[in-house]
Amino acid sequence: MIKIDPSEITPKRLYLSRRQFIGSSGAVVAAALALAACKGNLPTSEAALTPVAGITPQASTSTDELGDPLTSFEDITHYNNYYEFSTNKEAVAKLAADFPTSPWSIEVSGLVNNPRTYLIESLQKFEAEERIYRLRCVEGWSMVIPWSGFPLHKLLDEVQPTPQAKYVQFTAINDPKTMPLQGSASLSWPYVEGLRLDEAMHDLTILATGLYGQPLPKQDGAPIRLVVPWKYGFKSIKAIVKIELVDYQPVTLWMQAAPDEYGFYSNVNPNVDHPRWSQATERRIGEVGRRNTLMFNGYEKEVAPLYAGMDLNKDF
Ligand SMILES: Nc1nc2c(c(=O)[nH]1)N[C@H]1C(S)=C(S)[C@@H](COP(=O)(O)O)O[C@H]1N2
Ligand SMILES: [Mo]
Repeated sequence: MIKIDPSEITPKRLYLSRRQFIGSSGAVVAAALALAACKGNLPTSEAALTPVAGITPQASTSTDELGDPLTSFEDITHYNNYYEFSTNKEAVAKLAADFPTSPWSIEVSGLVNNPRTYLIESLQKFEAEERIYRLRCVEGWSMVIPWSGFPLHKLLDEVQPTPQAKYVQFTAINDPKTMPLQGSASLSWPYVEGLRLDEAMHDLTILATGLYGQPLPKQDGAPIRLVVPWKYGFKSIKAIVKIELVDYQPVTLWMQAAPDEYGFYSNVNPNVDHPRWSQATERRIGEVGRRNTLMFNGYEKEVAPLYAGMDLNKDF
């Protein structure tokens, strides 16, 4: 496993437990903001932190490590890809509002010494960390999101993959009664994703349970989703119910739907175009114009060693 110095990724990190997040009373929030103001730490753009319906978004910093501003809480929670609910990004928040996320458990099984089923509450023992990551959708737009969560390797260390385990397969919930588009025949539900074991063990790979200091909104994948910041957004599967260690390369929902367009690896790569559009540039939500897409979404230093010797044009 490659160990990353956290300061390389997130300029200033806060280690907040879920209890601290949930326990934040208005007074504490106000005090924290006042403190931030004293330090000249308030977000540069007011719009970046507009409260939504009584929710006060909180993050330890207003930019990512490259100096680019966080995407607003409003945009992160109202411009979503979540095909179980809708293909209309602006419609997802409302359609997901009544999606039941409790009780929830995750089965971790397959080629492991200690298979376990975790109640979502029991994952609080893996202390939540803030991770500010760029999210680059394969469609050519991007955001900067302050997640909270924990590295997947902590969970995998607990279940202990056997030497035969080579890949990790993730399965999202199958709930056609509350997820309107799961009834449609065009995609093979449930949503399935996969990583090679070393990618899954990389310290940048997290299971997210919150964003902007709030429990994860339903439209963003509550109660728990994967975040793999150097890969196109579709790899970051939402609403996970099963994590299996396997000895084969998983067949993902998007590989089944369009194998020529969505490869297993799907690392962000400005030099490998999608068959139907260029991947050289992207639209950062909240900005005018386009910016250049970065190799591995700007995480090249951290993750390039995972792909040494691979032909990234072929093994996309
Ligand atoms: N279960 C599930 N997970 C999913 C998706 C989905 O449709 N269903 N869409 C993916 C895509 S294409 C992207 S870009 C990101 C979007 O995450 P966000 O809406 O929180 O920004 O979620 C990914 N995870
Ligand atoms: Mo996406």
